[in-house]
Amino acid sequence: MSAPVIAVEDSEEQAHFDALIDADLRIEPRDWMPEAYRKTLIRQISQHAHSEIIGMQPEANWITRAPSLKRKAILIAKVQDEAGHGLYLYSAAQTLGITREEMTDQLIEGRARYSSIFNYHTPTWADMGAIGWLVDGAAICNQVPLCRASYGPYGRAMVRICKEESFHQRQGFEILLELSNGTPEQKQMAQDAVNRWYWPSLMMFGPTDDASPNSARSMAWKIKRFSNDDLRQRFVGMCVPQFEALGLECPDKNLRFDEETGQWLMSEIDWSEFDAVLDGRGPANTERLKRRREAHENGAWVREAAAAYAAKQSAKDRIAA
Ligand code: FAQ
Repeated sequence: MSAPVIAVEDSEEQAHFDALIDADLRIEPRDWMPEAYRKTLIRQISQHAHSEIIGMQPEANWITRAPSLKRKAILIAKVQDEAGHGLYLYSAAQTLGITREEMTDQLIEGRARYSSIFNYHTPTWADMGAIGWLVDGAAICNQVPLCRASYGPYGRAMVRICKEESFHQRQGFEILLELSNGTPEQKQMAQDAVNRWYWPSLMMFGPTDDASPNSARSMAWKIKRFSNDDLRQRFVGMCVPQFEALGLECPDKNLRFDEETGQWLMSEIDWSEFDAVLDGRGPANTERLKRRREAHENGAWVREAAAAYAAKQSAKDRIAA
């Protein structure tokens, strides 16, 4: 006889949850939420956190080789920011009932996704410019709407992250601008890096809307506010005048604005490349995970020391109490 009572409670809880979403109010950790909503958030937020952490690697590769002290200091600050973003996001995910250890295990055991974009190499200094301009630019386009995500801790983490991403994007733009106004070789290096990163940055927005299984539900729950294709369109529109300001060419020679539909018409994205990267067969997938595993193993003593210190402190507190 108890089943119908639970069902009534659940439906009341569901109605309350739906009302909060309809009114554009926030869901907080203490609130009841449908299990599927919780799981979707854990999936997206943990993938996002992993992306920030793995995303430190392509740029960290250039810290020791930055062309000046100023550039080195900026790059160190940026890579540290990405670590901070990962930590805010892991903390937001933890409010949903998953532990940091579980998420870390999922990543280092290869069971979790992280953004496709971080599986590409950074062979020249200009790649630092292209990552800042295009990758952080795409991240901002995707993440500004996430500041209004219906789940409170995620939306609030995104506000701070977006502020930092905009500094990242500007420093990337400025690296490219300097190279583009430099020697012909420097300008070519900038163009080559942009050619390498342009298409992968468009893939960051995820599959096309008709191939995106999660979008409809995430949008109904107001986690995502815009579809993958809409955000990709917005990003391309942002890049066009910036290509001009940089004096660089867009690698998509077919790109044009269609006045009738108000859409950017672009060449077909090579989705087989995206699928391969998601399947672990991108240029740098293996080394990214290997490096992450090594870092985790090398950090074991820090975690052990922190746990021992915490145990000592709580023993002291117990004695004092
Ligand atoms: N890479 O149904 P959808 C950054 C997966 S942070 C890998 O459309 P959804 C800062 C997707 O997970 C960059 N996997 O999925 C930085 C799903 O798989 P699943 C990270 C991808 O969630 C800069 C499947 O495909 N940003 O750049 C990708 O509705 C510089 C079907 O896709 C975020 O995570 C991809 N590109 O939409 C750091 C933002 N795209 O889980 C360092 C938050 C899709 O069903 C240096 N996340 N997949 O097995 C989001 O906005 C969304 O999760 C999307 C995907 C838009 C990424």
